[in-house]
Amino acid sequence: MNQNEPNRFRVALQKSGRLTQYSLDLFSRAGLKFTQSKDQLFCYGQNMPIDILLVRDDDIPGLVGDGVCDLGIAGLNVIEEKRLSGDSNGEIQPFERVLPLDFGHCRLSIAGPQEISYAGPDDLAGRRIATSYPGLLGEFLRSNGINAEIVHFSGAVEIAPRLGCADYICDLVSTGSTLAANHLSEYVSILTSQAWMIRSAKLQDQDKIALLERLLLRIEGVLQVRESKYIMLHAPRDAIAEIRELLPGSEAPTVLPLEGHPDRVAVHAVCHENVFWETLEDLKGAGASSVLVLPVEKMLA
Ligand code: PRT
Ligand code: ZN
Repeated sequence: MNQNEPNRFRVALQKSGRLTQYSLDLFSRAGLKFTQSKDQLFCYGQNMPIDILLVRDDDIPGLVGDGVCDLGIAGLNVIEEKRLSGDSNGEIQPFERVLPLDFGHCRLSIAGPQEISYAGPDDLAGRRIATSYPGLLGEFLRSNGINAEIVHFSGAVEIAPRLGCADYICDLVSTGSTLAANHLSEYVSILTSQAWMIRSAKLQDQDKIALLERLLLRIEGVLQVRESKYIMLHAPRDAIAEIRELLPGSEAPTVLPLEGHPDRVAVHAVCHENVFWETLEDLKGAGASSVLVLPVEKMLA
């Protein structure tokens, strides 16, 4: 395997962390097969000219922006922080957001001691706020016209108030248990985040662009089938309109005649939303019988 072959498409993914398994699964469910290098930092695409570079998540927007990689996956928190730091240096970040991926959900929030009640952004004026996200916090403060001191912390932000380094913190929250363990309350969320796919704005090569389009179709298919179900049922011909209304998130269903039953039809539909027992009961109430709900394995729009 040659890591320097020209014209191979390069994807930057997190090496080891919360996004790693989801990101790698997405590519393997899209049908890509890889061989991992001895140092575990490089995955060579066996069945498509697509390789993966495994790096720290903070480096991903930069690698994609510089064109070292064509595509990457990072949290919106990291992407937006990078974009803002580029903006303040007068650089334009040459990467574009392509697709939200529905994993890595969290929020960037301002939090502080539980015994202090927070009434609004004005309460932050003149205070010290510890964070690893100075760009996003700075933007929030500016847009609310608040003057506060940003204390740069690179990790374990939640202990800053106890150390006397800051009054409040601004950090990522998902379940809230880290805040609770540190006797902190969440005051206000300043960004809702999830993992996003980003592409390099420097991507010009037509073959690579065609490959990206092919890859994205597959990945969109993988994301869609997560929730999708295939429904098959029998129904009275004159109840088709009502049945159609009851099928959650489905496009035009297929309606087929039923041999020997001129007044009944078979209806097949892909539903892009979860199908609950209540839906099945409603379908039955509308005259449906033999209702089958099947998982969808692959889908190409
Ligand atoms: O080594 P590398 O730099 O690649 O990894 P990292 O340690 O910077 O990142 P990692 O793996 O912790 O997170 C990667 C991405 O996952 C983040 O950039 C977010 O987009 C997303 N994510 C989702 C989270 C969380 N949830 C999360 N809860 N990232 C961090 N946390 C931390 C948070 O900082 C806090 O310390 O978890 C703690 C809070 O969690 P709760 O559940 O107690 O609220
Ligand atoms: Zn990181």
